[in-house]
Amino acid sequence: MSEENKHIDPDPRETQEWIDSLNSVLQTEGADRAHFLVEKMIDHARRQGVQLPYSPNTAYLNTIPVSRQQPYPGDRQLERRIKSLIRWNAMAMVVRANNEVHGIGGHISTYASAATLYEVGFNHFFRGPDHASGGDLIFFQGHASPGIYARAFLEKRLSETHLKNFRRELRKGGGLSSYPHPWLMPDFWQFATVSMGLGPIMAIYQARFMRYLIDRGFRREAGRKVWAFLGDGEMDEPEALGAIALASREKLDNLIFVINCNLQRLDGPVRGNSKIVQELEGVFRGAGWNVIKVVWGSEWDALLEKDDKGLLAKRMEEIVDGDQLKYVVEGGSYIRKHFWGKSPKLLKMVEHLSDDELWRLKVGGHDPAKVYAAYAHAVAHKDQPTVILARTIKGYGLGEAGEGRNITHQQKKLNEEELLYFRSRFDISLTDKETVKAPFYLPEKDSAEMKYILERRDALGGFVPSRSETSEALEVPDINDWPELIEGSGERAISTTMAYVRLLTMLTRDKKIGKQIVPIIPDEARTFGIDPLFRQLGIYSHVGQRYVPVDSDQFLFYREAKEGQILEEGINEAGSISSFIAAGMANSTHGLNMIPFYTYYSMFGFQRVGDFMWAAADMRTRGFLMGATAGRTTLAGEGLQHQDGHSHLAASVVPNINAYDPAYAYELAVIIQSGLEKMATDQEPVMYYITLYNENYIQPRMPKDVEEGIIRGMYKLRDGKLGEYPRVQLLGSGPILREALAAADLLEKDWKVDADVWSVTSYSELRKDAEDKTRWNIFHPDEEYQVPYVTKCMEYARGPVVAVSDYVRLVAEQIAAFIPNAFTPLGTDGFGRSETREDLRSFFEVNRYYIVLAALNALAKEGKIELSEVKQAIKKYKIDPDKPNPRNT
Ligand SMILES: Cc1ncc(C[n+]2csc(CCOP(=O)(O)OP(=O)(O)O)c2C)c(N)n1
Ligand SMILES: [Mg+2]
Repeated sequence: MSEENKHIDPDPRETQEWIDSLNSVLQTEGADRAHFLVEKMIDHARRQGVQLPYSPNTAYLNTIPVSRQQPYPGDRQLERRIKSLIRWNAMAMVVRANNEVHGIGGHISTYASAATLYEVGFNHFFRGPDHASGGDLIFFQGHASPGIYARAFLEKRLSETHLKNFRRELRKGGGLSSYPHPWLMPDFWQFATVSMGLGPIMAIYQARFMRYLIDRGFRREAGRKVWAFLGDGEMDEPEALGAIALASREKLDNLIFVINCNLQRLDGPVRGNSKIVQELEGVFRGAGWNVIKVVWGSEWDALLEKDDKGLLAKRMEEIVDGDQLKYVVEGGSYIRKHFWGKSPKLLKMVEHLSDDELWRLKVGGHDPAKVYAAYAHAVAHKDQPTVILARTIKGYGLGEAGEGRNITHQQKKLNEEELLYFRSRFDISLTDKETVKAPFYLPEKDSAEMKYILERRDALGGFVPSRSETSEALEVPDINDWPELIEGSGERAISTTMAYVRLLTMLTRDKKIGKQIVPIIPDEARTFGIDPLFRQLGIYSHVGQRYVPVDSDQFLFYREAKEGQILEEGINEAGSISSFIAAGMANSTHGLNMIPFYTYYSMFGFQRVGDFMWAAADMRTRGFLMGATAGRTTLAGEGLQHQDGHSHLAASVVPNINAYDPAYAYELAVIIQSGLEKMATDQEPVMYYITLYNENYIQPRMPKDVEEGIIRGMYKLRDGKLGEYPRVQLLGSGPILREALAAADLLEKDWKVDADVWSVTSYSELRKDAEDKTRWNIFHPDEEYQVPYVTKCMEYARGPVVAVSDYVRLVAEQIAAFIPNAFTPLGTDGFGRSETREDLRSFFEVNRYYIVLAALNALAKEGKIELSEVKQAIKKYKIDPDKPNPRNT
C-alpha cells in the first residue's frame, strides 16, 4: 500500500466488521489476547508471503486512551494558580535581570513550554531526599532553570535576593547560576545538564549504576527513579540517542525520559518538514523502549470520539511540525481554514467552536490530566525504560512576544504590553501599575497555595532538586601495604601499566575499600592487562551469564555476573565516562563513597569526551581517570590517531583535576594513595588524571624522602657526579625520564658537564602552586615573600634547565616563568606516526642525544662552554641540522 493511499478505505463495511470482532475480544478477553491475535494475523500474512513494510510508528495520537487515564488526584485549580505564579516569577526573573544588565541573558520560553511537565512531577511524582526510597534523581533541562528557581522561591528555599541576582553569582547575598551547576550551587543542583546531549546519556548510566548498586548488595530496590527532562532539539546530539539501546537491553524500568517536544530549538523548527514526535517514537520503539506520546489535550477527546471515519486522525497525520507552529502563531481563523478546512466534514466537527476556542484547544504537554496519566503509567511500567514525548508550545503564554515563534528561544525582555498580556493570560493578581515593574510574587504564608506546595513536597519526601553529601569517610591503605610497588621490580622489567594493574588488584582486595572500587573499562582490558580481573571480580551483568563462555576451560575466563564489580562498557568512551560520573558522585546520589578507576586509551579521553570530563568536574565527581598507552613516542607503532602527546595539556585546565605523569611504579603508588586519601578520607571533590605507559623497564626501589616531592610535582632523583664542572638540570617525566638519566651519563662522560636529574611527576601541580604563591605575593607586597615549590627546588640548582616529556612542549613550559634558570623544553609537538620507540624519540627530538644537545647549547649561551663543543655534539650524535621540524611534517 502506498504511503498516500494508506488512509483511503475502499471497503469501510468490511473494515468495520474486523474492528467489531477485535472490539469483542477486547471487551471479553482483554488487551493481551487482542494483541496476540493481531500479531498472529501479521505473522500469518508474512508467512503467506505478504510484504508488510515495517512501521515503528503508531498514529499521531495519545498513547494512553481516555479509558485508561487515571483520575487526577490533585486540586487542579490550586495547582494551576501555583503554576501560574511560578511561570510569572520565572519570567520576571529573566526580564528583570536583562532590564538591569543588558545582555546578561536567560531563557523564558523553555520553562514556559515545560511548566506543566514539571509541576505535575513536583506535585505528584518526584520523590525527595527524605522519601523512604532515597529520592529520585532528576535531570532538569538546563534552560528551564528559571522555573526551577521560581518554584524554590515559593518553597522559601530561595530568597527574593537570590532571584534578583539571577545570573549575578558574584553579587552580595548570593546569586543564582544560569544553569544547573552543582559546583556553584552544591546544596541545590545535582546534575549538570546544560551541555546538550550529556544529560540523556548520563541519566541512562545513572539508572544503570543504581541497578549495579542494588545487584551488588549496596542498596535495596525501593522504586527510585531517574527522570531526565530533555529538549526535542537536544535529541539531535548523537550522545542523546547513542546509549538508548543499553537502557532497554538492561531493562531499566527505573528510567523515565520526558522529552519536551515544543517542536523548536534555537534557530527554528526541530523538524519543519516532518514530525519530531513521530521520529522519536520510531527511534525509541525500535530500540525497545516503552513510548508514551502525549500529543493532544483533553479538549480533543470529544472531537476524536466523534471522528468515526478517521478524518481527524488522518488530518493530524498529514500535517508537519512546520504547520503546527504556524497554527500557534496565526490563531483560530487560520487554523479553521488551514487545518479543519481540508474537508467540509472536518469543518462541521468544529462549527460549534469560536476561533479563539479553536486556538485554545490544548496540546498534550500543557494538560495536567494527560501528563499525569503518562507519568502514572511510566512509573508503574515494568522491564522497559519509558520515554514520554510531550507535545508543548515554546514560549507558551508569551503571546506576540514569542509564543511559537522562531525568535522565542532568545526572548529575554518583554515590553509593558507583553507583560500585561502575560499577567492576564495567567490571572496573576497584580494591578497594571504593579505588573509593568515585573515584581516577584510570593503568596501569603498561610495562603492555600503555599500550604499546598509544602504539603505536597512533604508527602513526597522533601524538596527537589537538592544535593547533599552523606557518605562516610573511608580509611584508605598505606603505601607500605603495597611493597611490590615500593621496593622495585628487581630484575624484572615491567611497565607502569602493569604496576597499576597489580595495584588495582590489591585495592579491590583491600578490606576497607575493596568493594567500593569500581573498575571501568571500554573494551580495552586485554590491551592494558586488566583482563585477569574479569575472573576475579566478575563483569557486571544484571542477568548474570546465560551462556558458557568460549574460554570457560581457562582459569581466567570471561566471567559475567550479577554481582560483578567491573563495568566493561564495550567500545564506548562516552558511556564509560558516564559510568565514571555515576560512580564518582555516588556520595551525593546514594550516600556511598564509591571510587571509580576508569582506564582507557589516553588519546580517547580528553579529546574525545572532554565535555563529559568538564561536566564531571562541575558535578564534584571523584575518581581516577587512568590514561593508558600514553605518550606520543612510547606507544610505538599505533600511529597518528592513537599516540597521545597532549592530554596533559587538556587536563591541566580543569580546576579540580590533579594530573600526574609518573615514571616509576613507586611514584604511581604514592600518587594513587594520596588521591585516595583526598577523595575517600577527606572527601574532597577532586579527580586524578594519571598517565600510564606500556614500556617495560626495571622499576627502581623508592628512594628516601621523596613522597612529598612526588605529590607536589617534582623531586631530585640524581645528583651530578663531577663537582666543579659546568652544571645542568635535567627534568624528565614518564618513560622519557630514563632518556634524561641517559643524557646525564652522556653529559658527564662525553662533555664533562655535571647533570642533576629531577623526576617531574606533575607540571600542572607545580604551576598551580607557583601561581598561588605569585598571586599571594602580588596582593601582599609588604609581607614575607612566598616562594613557589618549583622555584625552591631550583634555588640552589645551578645551570640551565632542560625539561623533557612525551608530551607537547607547553606541558613543561607551565613552570618556565617560575624558575630563574634558562629553560629549554623538549616535547612531542606534531602528529604521531607508526614507528619504533627509538625512531620516534629521535624523530620528535626527545631522546638522550637531543637532551644533551639542548643542554650544551644552553651552557654555550651562558659562556660556560665553547660553541665548538655544541657543533661537535651535533656531529658526534649524527644529528641532521636541516631535519624538518616534526611539528610540520
Ligand atoms: C552542546 C550544546 N550545543 C549548543 C547549545 C546551545 N543551545 C542552548 S539551548 C539550545 C536550543 C535548545 O532546543 P531544545 O533542546 O529543543 O530545547 P527547548 O529550549 O526548545 O526546550 C541550544 C542550541 C548547548 N547548550 N549545548
Ligand atoms: Mg525544543
